[in-house]
Amino acid sequence: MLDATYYAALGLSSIREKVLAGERLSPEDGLTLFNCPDITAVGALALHVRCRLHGHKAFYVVNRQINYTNVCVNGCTFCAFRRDAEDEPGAFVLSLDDVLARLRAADATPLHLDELHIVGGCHPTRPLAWFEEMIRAVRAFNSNLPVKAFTAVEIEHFARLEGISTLEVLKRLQNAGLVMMPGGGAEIFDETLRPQICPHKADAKAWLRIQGEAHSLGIATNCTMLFGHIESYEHRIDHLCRLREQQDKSGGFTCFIPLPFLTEHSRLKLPEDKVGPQRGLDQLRTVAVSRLMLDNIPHLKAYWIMMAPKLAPVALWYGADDLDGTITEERIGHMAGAQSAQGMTIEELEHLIRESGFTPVRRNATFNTLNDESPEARQ
Ligand code: V47
Repeated sequence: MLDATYYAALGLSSIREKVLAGERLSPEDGLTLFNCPDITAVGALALHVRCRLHGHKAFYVVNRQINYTNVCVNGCTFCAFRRDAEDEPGAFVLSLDDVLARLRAADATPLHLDELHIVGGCHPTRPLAWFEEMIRAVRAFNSNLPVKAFTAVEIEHFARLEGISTLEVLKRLQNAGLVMMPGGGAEIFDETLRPQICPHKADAKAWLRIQGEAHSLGIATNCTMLFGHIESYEHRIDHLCRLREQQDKSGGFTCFIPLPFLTEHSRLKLPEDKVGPQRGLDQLRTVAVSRLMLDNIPHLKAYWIMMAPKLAPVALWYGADDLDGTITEERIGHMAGAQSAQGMTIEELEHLIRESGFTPVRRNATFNTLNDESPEARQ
């Protein structure tokens, strides 16, 4: 599969050698991979790394997403989810009872949740105490259910509203029962692009600093990259390298999620040549290059909501090892025009994974495995 002559003809000899030796790729290597016309050659290298880490396992999680509000002070130009004020059409704000009702409904099914994923817009007035109470209420309902909640952007917003440090916010939320943070809000780190897509959001430095603080407290986090909008390959490589550097320092990233930009209801409009069917190839290539560059982050998620259920399992052959989960209700991608369903059953996810040639492994929020029947686990 990794024939030396073929890789030499593509000008990828030294990259192939580094990958086989488990050596770190340089930013220039990353750019070469983005520009290589043969994406199967890039994909085969990423598959090699993915199999070295996880064999042919593909992970999924039985989870429930809850978005507590879409009212947000940040005004990001790409975001179709957010509303500026509570009285705007399409705005919503959930009460604590609403959150618990959703949790009870999910728990009433035979799913037995292994992750509760809670995020929302940066609401102008809701106090930190409300979020502490919410986590405590969830923990009182089911103390075994890992709560993965709040992006670094929300953490910075809470700190600003309360007039305390982000570290203090993290400590209070951890005290209430927070075990993990999702990877949203990273978008693209470049300082010249951020003002165009998310001018008021926590900047790259703050986003990365908060990850380091969470990791220092033992809160594991995920990380993301929003791609396929106004950024170039150079910006993507810069983003991946900054994540890799942070991971070298603080070590708590569990999973990277490349998020393909969904344009349909977004105010950020792209030129025709950027929104065509070639975007599927770009998504697979980005998964593969990310797997190869992020040598210190164990997992890579092909998020089926954003990549769609047709492409996400293909990404398992391009370096991804996780599809996310049952979800039940998703608003951020769907308000931006995602055509995928709101949720999948365990049977559907396992079928998708098996039909794609992988062994399904159920995991919880922190990637502890729950039913590992893969040949590797039986050895
Ligand atoms: O931060 C917003 C992105 C993110 C659009 O950590 C968009 O396990 C595409 O981070 N097109 C939220 N993307 C989702 C997210 C996530 C999802 C699943 C699992 C995990 C995890 C994290 O969605 C936002 C933003 O980067 N987003 N609008 C859009 N139009």
